[in-house]
Amino acid sequence: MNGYVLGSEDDFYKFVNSISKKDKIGVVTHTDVDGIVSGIFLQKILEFKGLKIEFMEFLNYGPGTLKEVIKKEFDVLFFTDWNADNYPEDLEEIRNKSRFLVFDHHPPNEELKNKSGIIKTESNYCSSHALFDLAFKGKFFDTKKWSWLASAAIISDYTWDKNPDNFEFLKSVYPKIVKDKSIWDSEPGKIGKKINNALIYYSPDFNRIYNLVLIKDLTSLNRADKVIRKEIEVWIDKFKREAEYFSEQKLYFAYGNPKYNIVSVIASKLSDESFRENTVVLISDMEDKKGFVKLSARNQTGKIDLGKLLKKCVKGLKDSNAGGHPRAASAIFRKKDLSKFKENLINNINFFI
Ligand SMILES: [Mn+2]
Repeated sequence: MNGYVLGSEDDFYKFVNSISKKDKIGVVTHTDVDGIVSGIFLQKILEFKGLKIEFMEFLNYGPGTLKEVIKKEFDVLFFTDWNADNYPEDLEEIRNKSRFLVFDHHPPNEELKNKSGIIKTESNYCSSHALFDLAFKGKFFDTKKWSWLASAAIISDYTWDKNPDNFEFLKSVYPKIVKDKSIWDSEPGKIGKKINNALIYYSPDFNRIYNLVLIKDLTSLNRADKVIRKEIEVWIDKFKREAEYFSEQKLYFAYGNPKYNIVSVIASKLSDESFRENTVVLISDMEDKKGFVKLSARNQTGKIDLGKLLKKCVKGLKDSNAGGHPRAASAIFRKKDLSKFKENLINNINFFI
């Protein structure tokens, strides 16, 4: 059964019930499908309670990324699909300033001392799905009308094959759905890809996609979807040809700079379709942070904990940041530390198997 690893459903209901109409509410959510969808479900829950969201921020991970949010005015801050516990100092600052609730499914930061205000579901129970279930149980909105969107998030976040509950849910909405690669071409699979591609195309205007999905206008995303799909195909071929292979580590390692922010999608696709028994690590320059690179790591075998591995590999690198799930994780660090990082990765990866 899908469950909670920190806090509970009750903690969520209690927190929401404790908010007054005078409170200024801010929401921080992630820039992927689960981020958009969990933001929408949270908004609908709050609206049912007569509460209005003052601002919603769509944030990528990275050092210093919370600083701008902290400067804003708010009484209550929500995080959905966003592991703020990975930023202990910023979180303490927020704690001193306002009330907050982290509602997330990324593995909790073990080093965080004060865990109040943090609700964590299991890694395989994505935030959209968990909020959807909370909304269903609390009768906050007509969840039946939104099950297509919850399904799209479940497929996009790769939780459908990890826990039988999740596939059961998909099957209850789409009886003909099949538990294999064809799921990406199912109706909710396509919706998930379309939203994700549009997020990439219009980045950093994530608000635009959020508002379109909120009114169920997916047609307006068609053109962006098409452009990004083409670009992904081109770069999959390129990375396949150019990746370095380390046989002892069963590791594919590549660096490249596509025009759009498609590296994490490509890492997922390569690891899913071509290199299922390997670790795939792709690195590219950060557009919005000069002198920094970002990295996407994938390994579908379940034999390795990539979140922990990356944390170990960036240890000691200045202004670095790493985290994520066992099968999908990411990191950010200075470009000049690239060779040091690579050395750490090659030396450490086999200890994490
Ligand atoms: Mn997620």
